[in-house]
Amino acid sequence: SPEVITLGEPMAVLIAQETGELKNVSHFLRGIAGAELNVAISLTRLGHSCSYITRLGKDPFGEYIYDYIRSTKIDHKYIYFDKEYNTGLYLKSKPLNGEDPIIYYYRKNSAASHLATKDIEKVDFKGYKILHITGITAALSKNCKDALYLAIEKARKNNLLISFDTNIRRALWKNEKEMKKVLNKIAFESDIVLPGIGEGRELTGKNTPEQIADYYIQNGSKAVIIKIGKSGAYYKTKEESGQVDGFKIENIVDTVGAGDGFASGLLSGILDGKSIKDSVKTGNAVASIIIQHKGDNAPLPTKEELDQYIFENYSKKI
Ligand code: KDG
Repeated sequence: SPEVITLGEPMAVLIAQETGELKNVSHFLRGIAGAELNVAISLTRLGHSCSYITRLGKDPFGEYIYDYIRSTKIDHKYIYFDKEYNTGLYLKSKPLNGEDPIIYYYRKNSAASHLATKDIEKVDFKGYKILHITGITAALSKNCKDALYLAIEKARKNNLLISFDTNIRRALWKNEKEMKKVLNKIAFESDIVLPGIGEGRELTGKNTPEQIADYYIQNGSKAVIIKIGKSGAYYKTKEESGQVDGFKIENIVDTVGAGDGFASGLLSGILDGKSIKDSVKTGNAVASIIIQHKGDNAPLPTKEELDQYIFENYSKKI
């Protein structure tokens, strides 16, 4: 088996080439998106093996994503075409200097939102080391949420490490209470929980990274890693805790995808047997590369490029 398995919704993204309101933009660049797919792309680029479970529409965007995945080393045997529905799409604005872009989704009732437990039943989890999941999948539909729960259950039975990026996407949740309940339940069952500091505060009602981490650890999570933007990330397990500085960046172009870059770097470090601290540093490095470019997942480094980048840039602390 490959080392990592992940599931979620892939989308095509149309990235505005002009600033201003999306309704006024006439030029877009097409790209590939989807949090878990971004992680899979990055991990394979870093030399790891990864399977991706999803459903795609049999439409031009679905075929585009499928062809792209087949051009990578991602294992695609669990990608199913669903002829009844379209592939998700979203529009992303071109922000002015380092602001977050505006995002507009066309994904309701997408093929991936019809992913179901029967798709997960077909998957043999034996031999994988890590299941990586995000809170986006839990928000897509009832059947996606059930598929996610089944993946967690099968991962547990097969002794996989479960890595969970909370990834709050407010536009996808009907209400705040349900969102908190579901995301925290998944977090408690996960070995590694990866919230951003704002997400951690919102989900736990606590304030500092340490308080947020303690909340999850007391409820069953093994390790909590909290992303704190420019300041890097804070990590805590039962045994140790600390903060790892972020990389200095001259020009932030697009922050979307930073969390996925972080997760892939972190998991790569763990798979390579690095300490948690060094794995967090590797996560920070990939995130810092992603935000200097406009795609959600480009240009991703190979392991050699990443090692070189860390070597050259880590001394330039903020
Ligand atoms: O993390 C990046 C993702 O947000 C982006 O690729 C799109 O999956 C996506 C989503 O649901 O927002």
